[in-house]
Amino acid sequence: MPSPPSSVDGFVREFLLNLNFDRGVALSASNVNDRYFALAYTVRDYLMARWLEDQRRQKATQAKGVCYLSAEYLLGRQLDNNLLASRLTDIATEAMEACGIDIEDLRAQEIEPGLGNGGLGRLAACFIDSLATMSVPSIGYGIRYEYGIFRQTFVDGQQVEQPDTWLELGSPWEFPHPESAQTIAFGGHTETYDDEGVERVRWVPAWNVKAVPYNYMVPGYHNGRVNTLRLWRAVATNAFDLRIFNSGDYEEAVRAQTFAENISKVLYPEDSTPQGKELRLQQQYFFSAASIADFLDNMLSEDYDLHALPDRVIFQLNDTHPVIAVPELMRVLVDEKKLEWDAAWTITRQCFAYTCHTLMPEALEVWSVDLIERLLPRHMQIIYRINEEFLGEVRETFGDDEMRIRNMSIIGEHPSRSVRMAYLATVAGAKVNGVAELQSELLRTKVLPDFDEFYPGKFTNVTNGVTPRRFIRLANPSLADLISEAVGAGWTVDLERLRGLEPFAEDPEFRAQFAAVKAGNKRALDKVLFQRDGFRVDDTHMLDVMVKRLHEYKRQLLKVLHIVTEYEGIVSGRVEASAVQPRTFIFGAKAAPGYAMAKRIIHLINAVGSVVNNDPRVEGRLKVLFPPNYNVTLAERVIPAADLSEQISLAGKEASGTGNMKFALNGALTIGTDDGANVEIRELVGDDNFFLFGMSEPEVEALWAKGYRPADVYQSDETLRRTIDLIASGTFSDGDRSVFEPIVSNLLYEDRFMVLADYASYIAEQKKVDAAYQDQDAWTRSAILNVARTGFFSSDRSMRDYIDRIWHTPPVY
Ligand code: 26W
Repeated sequence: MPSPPSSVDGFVREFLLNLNFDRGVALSASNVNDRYFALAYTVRDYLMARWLEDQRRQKATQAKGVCYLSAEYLLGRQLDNNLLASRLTDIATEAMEACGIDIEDLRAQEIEPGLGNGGLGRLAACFIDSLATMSVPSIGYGIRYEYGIFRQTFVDGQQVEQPDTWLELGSPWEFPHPESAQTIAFGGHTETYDDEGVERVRWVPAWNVKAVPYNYMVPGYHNGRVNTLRLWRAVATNAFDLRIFNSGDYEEAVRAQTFAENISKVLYPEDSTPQGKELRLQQQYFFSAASIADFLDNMLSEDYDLHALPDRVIFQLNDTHPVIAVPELMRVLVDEKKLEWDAAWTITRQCFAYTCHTLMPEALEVWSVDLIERLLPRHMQIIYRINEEFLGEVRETFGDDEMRIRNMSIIGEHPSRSVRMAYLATVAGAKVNGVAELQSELLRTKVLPDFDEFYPGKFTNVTNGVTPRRFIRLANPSLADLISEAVGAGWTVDLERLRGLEPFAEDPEFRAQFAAVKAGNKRALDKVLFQRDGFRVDDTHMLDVMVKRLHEYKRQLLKVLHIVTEYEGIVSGRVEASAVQPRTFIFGAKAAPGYAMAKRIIHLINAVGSVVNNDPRVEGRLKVLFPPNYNVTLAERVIPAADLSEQISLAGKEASGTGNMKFALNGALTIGTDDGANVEIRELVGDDNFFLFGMSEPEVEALWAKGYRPADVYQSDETLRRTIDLIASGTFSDGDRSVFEPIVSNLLYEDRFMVLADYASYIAEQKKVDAAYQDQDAWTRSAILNVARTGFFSSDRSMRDYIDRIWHTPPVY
């Protein structure tokens, strides 16, 4: 392992050089942004030699590597991470001190690249961190959105979106390479031609854009490895000939340019509900095609035999967003490289694997045949042929079972002809995986059972994970130090070593230290939230946290019902305020801008907060805090301070969850349903250290089958009735009953996610939580056991699973 630069003086010198020669300012005249940039450049400089060497080696060794194709990377801030990876944290801190600079101010200057919506994007970021740390040959490909996930603000308690201008002041972490741009074509038509007696197809596109790569360093932790994340930016081609605009005048030409550059302008903020927008398909093809071309052009040696491509690369499809890469690789192999169709298909089927991140039918992407035909006419032909041959094979196996053929067809007919991207990915993928045991099982048996029967062994599970570097070492330094004192420092790259903490759970001294860490984290959170939002966090309160995208299936509403139930108990006089366990409820959640119900729920949370927080009868024992704009940076502050982690989705809906893992690893206890990775968390930590409630997935199914009538639940449960009536009465909306009426009537007459069905069980379990919290020492013991037993959820382990079972890409040291 390389050693870190040893001298603070040397670091100061480089910092000042960067400040002078790259920023063009003297220290005395520099502002915080100059200083942040100069520090970032200095860190970069230390990583540069390794990065160049690793790029050279990836090509020279021709070892098999992973191309991770993902439309989203929710990276979080880079400065701290890169300092940590390169062991420069202490030296940089001292060097800044020597210059009279508080490094904290520079950290705060960085705007995180929010190039993702939530779990899927953050998972991609954890994975590339692990791949670098494990020295696996790999590259992440994605899109350099000019605007990432919107900045959330609240106006009168309601969400208002602001553009995320993360590039406003530039980014010191990116390296644009316009000289390595790829040209990406769209539209037009296809024609056949005679190529020395062989009939071939030629695509004659109507317009094209340049894809300019922006490289980012992905440093491994303490191993001197630096991998690459390559994000594509759309730029108009010089000869931007857009026939659809078909005009010579200047204004039109500029408009055409804007049209091209729109492709990488903004991240779609829809999470789980694809809108089927043309621009989105353009984004998907844009980055998929650029990535494949980049790999084939730059990573293969001149004389490479494409038949051996599967020995060289696996393209991992992060959900269906990059699935258009499948027909693209076929097009390149058949039309451009002039391989036989069958040979190309054999290669392609070994070069892709597909991860499915959902169980929600509406989240499975489909694209209308008309749209694909218009935008990518050659790809549509290729998809037809893939489907034709696939259905031929299905017929051979299953006979002319037309029902089954229709069900399995890559092209669906209803309500209109469209391409089912998950099916295409399943047919093309060497493996298909879900992201937690339960979801993988449901994917195989309920969502794609015909495919499982047709392709035995293709379906597998790889349970998600999170990087312990960012989510323990950086986010929770005092816990990290405590762990290292107890079990040594090796846990950061071998998280199963946390097991060594188990005996410490029985040590009163250690428990006291652990509790002190938690209390310290609450005080640190108090400081952050006060500065950020004017909120106060009382460290004598239990901190009850629900942070994740706002979605009905995740059931933030159930959490609200619990809070209102507690509040109603106090204000109705049935419960003494002094008898209530003091709790602070923290929410963090963005709603997709077009998701009306989700936005209404945000409004309700804020409304309940402002009533509960200001009612003297509550005596300050219940507090609801909803800091706006939950992001990776805030997650790093909130999660280490939490006592209770809310993972309360309807069973069978949350594919995995990854926040659940971060909380457990930071010593929060979980209240959760038997859903996603909660199941595995509970198995590992044990029933005594997990608050389980609610129906299981089969029970959910059974209740639907029997007929679910939420209004009946309401009628038969007095506590629930009082709770809902209080919301319906206008108490949280200045007496205006209409504001939250849609929420109430939806709960009473539809309740797709069975909030009411699980309410009683949730409330009962929350009582157990309150009781358990009374015994602080026992609670801390459980919290320690949560940390000790969840080392499984390192993204290093996820990577090992992918490598062993799907990719077959061993580390190259
Ligand atoms: C707009 C189309 C669309 C469709 C699906 C956008 C985004 C999605 C994603 C699949 C949503 C997502 O982030 N899924 C989450 O993936 C995480 C990582 O595997 C899981 O932990 C979450 O349970 C899952 O909801």
